Amino acid sequence: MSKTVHYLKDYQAPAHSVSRTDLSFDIRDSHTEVTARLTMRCERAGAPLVLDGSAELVSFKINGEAADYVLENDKLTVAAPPAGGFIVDTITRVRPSENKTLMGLYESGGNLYTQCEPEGFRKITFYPDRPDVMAEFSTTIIADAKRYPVLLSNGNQTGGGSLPDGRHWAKWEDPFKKPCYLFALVAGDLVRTADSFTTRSGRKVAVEFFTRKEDAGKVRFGIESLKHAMKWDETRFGLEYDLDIYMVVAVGDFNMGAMENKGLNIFNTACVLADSRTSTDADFERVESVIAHEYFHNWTGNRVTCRDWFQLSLKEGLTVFRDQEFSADRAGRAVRRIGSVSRLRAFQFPEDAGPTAHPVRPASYEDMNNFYTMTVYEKGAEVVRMYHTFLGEAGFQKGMRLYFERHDGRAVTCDDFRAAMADAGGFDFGQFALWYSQAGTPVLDIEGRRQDGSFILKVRQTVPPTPDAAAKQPMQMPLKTGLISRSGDSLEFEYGGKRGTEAVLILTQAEQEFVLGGVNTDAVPSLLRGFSAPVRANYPYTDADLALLLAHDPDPFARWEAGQTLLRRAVAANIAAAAEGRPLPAHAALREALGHVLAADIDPAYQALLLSVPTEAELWADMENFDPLAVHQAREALLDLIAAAFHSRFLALNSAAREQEERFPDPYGYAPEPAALRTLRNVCRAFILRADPAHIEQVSEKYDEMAKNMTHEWGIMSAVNNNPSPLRDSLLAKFGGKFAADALAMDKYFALTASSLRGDTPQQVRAALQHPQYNAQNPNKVRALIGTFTRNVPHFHAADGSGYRFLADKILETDRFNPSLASGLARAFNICRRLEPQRQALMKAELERIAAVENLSSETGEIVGKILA
Ligand code: B3K
Ligand code: ZN
Repeated sequence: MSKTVHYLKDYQAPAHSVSRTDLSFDIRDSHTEVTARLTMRCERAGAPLVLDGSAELVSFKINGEAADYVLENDKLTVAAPPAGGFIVDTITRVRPSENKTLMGLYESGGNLYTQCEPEGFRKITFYPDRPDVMAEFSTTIIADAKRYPVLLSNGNQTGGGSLPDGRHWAKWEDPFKKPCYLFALVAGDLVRTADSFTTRSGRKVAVEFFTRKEDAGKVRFGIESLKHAMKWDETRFGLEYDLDIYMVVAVGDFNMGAMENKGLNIFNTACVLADSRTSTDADFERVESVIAHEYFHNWTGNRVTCRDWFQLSLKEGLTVFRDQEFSADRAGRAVRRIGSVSRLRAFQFPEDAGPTAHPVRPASYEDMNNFYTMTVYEKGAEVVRMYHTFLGEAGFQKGMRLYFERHDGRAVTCDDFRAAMADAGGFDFGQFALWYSQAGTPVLDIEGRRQDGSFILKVRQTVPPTPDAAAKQPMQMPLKTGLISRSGDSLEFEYGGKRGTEAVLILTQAEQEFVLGGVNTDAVPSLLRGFSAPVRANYPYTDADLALLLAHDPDPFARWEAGQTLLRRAVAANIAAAAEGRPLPAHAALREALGHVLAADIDPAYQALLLSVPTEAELWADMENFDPLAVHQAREALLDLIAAAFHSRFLALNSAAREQEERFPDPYGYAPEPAALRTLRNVCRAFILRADPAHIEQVSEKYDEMAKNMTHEWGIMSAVNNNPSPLRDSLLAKFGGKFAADALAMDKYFALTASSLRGDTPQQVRAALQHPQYNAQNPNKVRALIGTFTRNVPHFHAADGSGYRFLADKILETDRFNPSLASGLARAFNICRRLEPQRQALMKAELERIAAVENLSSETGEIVGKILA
């Protein structure tokens, strides 16, 4: 396939607009016939009419007459369309049951669903498939009443009834203009669970969730989450829902988490269904945040949408920021913040330092599906958070109001958002534009010294080169800073004419000095508080400085980060000792610091974070030319040391937390407080089983008694998952038997199988491919088994290359029917260039084998090509 690259700089406003789109879907057993009437207008005289489409075209008319057109490379071109307004009528035929891409109209479990973002609508009909073409839609659906009793589309239902031959119909009309990527249709045999929400202006909105019959018992939490989100958006952002009905449909075969189609969200079952027997507390929290995320898109994404796909972060970065704030306001702000930062560092930083690095607003793409990335979403959210840090809550909200005032009902750019923030806040965000155009994680090298009653911070800023650009300019960013005295007190200081214990320093230059005045005692700086900018910050702290911050920093992020730095240093010391054949260090200072953490009276979920050793993916961030196994072993050795040093403390902490958990009225249901206790318990369990592998015998005997809900089961199974005993296999088999009928719980079974460090894991993974509950066409299953395996460091990075070969085989198999899923798997090879030469060569050979395949999809081809380039 020849590759086409799309460039931001080539943007041109559409030559033809669509004011109305009237669709009709006639659903038959073998195919669906789609009739589309587009009310169009010429916006640029003399321009040809170009429609995107890859469906089978049955008929095409302009103003009622057969029109001349050329159909080539999924584009239909009419050289001389009428000037002014005209009507386009097309009929297409699509085959949902043969569509395994899960884009466009597809079948899952006998029902029909759509996924259009970013360019799936063109698989349904011929259309200007770009987000800046916004129209009012109506959708008529006709289908067999028994097989498809439920017929849904966007907006409000305005008609429906029975037809001869056991068929029926429904008509939906969406009064809000929208781009076609927000179109949705669902037809099938689904159960409806209904509720309602009354908006602050007193309008009653119907809330309806649709699932398969067997899942109907798992929607309550999702419904409550939606109502919380609707209320929160009114109170915190002043935003109210605009239609009379809000529908959510759950589907088991889905490429990503969920989709914000106007009034008709479609969700991966994993992101909407939850009950405590089959879902962990983390699953509940994910459901709550994804439900909120899709709801928040109604304003940030749907009412105001993107001019073009380069602007994706306009809606995604902003909406992630909003869902993060929602979750933080619901419960556990500090723990949530650290969770987001960990994710960013484990997954976005490597992306930003690798072959697929791109700015928050990419300058080019081959396949847009590849740009739903950690950078666009998570770094994009950090960029929005920086506006918030500069302007404060009131200033930021003023900016949001101005943004909606200016742009409601339109398709706009990241610059429009930046201008609204600047104009409302009276703040110069000129230089801030670089966050949208420069890729790479900035590095801050900071030094501090005391001089004449001041504490002086010298900050050097560098943005590393990325494949798209070598030379970078310094960026504007907030550096939230405090000072801690040697006795652990927060010191007051003067900065910018104000006196206080914290200041936001504004970085703009490659090198800058900041004078914090009125400091007459020795101090340790507390830097990048709250992770105020998505950067890597270095400061020459001594281990004693870090221990001080870990004990006393009032900022929960900075406090945690001090501990993480100590842990990173300990792993690095283990790596160095192993490389030189020395005995591993005893880490006395670290052990002392962790002893204080274990004794501290703090939120158990926060305590659990303080006890977590950075993952391999985070540790690799500092490394080049590295052996992943050496890092893995050094990390494991540190975990062994901590487990042995505090064995009795972990036992005591676990039983104290159990007692507290059991005091809750509904001890094993999801609620933030018992969930925090369970998080800590599961950290303890992992250390306990590590220190005492024979403990698996007791675990196995008492499993049923201990496994009170899925969080417990998951924690126990994870803790025994590396155990060499056959008891681990019987526990896993028991788990698999118990949940055989529950698709989502079985994803956990496959993830456990693929994440075990035991030597027989590769064989167990191969055997799992034949498991009756495994399905190579279901993205959740593929990600649970294959995706998890790519994060299993010793097995994926096996020195003989077998892990790389296995993944390459699976990518090639998957690419034949679902390119999005395949290209997602291929990202595990992103790390290639940073590995030691032998593994690099093995990985490269597999990448070349993939690249050489004829008919490779453009999605997988783009990722593999960039890694090899
Ligand atoms: N907007 C969708 C993502 C679509 C991904 C298409 N490959 C979900 C979300 O971000 O809310
Ligand atoms: Zn989103």
